[in-house]
Amino acid sequence: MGIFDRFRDGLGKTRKFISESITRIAAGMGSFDEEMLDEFEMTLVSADTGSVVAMRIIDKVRAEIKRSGGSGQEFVVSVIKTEMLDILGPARPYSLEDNKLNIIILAGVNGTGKTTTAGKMCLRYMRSGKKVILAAADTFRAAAIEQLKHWGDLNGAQVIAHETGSDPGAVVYDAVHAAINRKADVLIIDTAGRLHNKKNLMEEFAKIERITRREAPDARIGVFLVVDATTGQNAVVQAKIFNEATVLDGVILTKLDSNAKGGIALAVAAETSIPIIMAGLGERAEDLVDFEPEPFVDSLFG
Ligand SMILES: Nc1nc2c(ncn2[C@@H]2O[C@H](COP(=O)(O)OP(=O)(O)OP(=O)(O)O)[C@@H](O)[C@H]2O)c(=O)[nH]1
Ligand SMILES: [Mg+2]
Repeated sequence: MGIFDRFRDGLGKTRKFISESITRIAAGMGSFDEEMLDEFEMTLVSADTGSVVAMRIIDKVRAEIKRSGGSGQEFVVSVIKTEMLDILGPARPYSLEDNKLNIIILAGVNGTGKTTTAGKMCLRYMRSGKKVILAAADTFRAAAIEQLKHWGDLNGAQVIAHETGSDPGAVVYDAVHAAINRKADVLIIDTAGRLHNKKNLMEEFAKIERITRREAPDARIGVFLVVDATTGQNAVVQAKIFNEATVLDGVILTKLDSNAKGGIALAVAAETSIPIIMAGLGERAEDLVDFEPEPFVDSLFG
């Protein structure tokens, strides 16, 4: 399946919501007036674009209607799409560097999809012929280690894990050296999202990153924040908080398939300068795609 179809399938709920709204709003005479624009602004806010983005889009539509005189549904949709693409900017896919250890550290609060994403990434890179090692640096919960081992078994990848409650820094130390010794192409580090409190979480994350950088000075290290698209504007807040604690190389937006809230991608893009690199469009190992603005925007409309 091509990237457009993946987005189309995954974003079905958001599309249904947005398209039905446009059709209903324009049903009367097929052209947009001020009242309809207000209503569509509400639709965008309901799809989680945030009010700033919704207002920016509608202001653009208003200006274009005034400038060109066009106000038909097709015209309005095309103005909206163009503005959305402008907000999202160009595609910024993450690709591995050859002949080098690529280390990916996954950060994020609990339940966003870090462990699942680690498993999905593992499959993606193994399928492209890379040697991948997973590191279970979430030692807080026993289930977390088992969950990562499960993904490792499924893909046939080695998982470096210690006992529950052990020092995540030690796991990372071992994993980095295993990756170097075994000449792995990719090391994916899964971290904890649930600790005693937020301060602990940030401190532990900083320690994991510090040890990784110290032990693998020649590796290319990417720090990615995994955010759950269904948590609404919290996703933006999390991106801002983590980006203060570390330098994020990208955001991975998960669960875009889950409800009609795909607009959060626009809010993240507009309110942080962190590139959205990948999207989670389901729970299966194959459901991780590069985030590509054009198919994303196209799939929001019918
Ligand atoms: N629908 C859907 N579900 C997803 C996606 N990604 C993850 N999930 C589900 O979200 C739930 C939480 O995923 P985990 O990978 O365990 O999240 P986590 O960030 O590791 O959570 P903690 O380890 O508790 O911090 C699981 O039930 C996953 O199957 C996605 O893209 N779409
Ligand atoms: Mg986890």
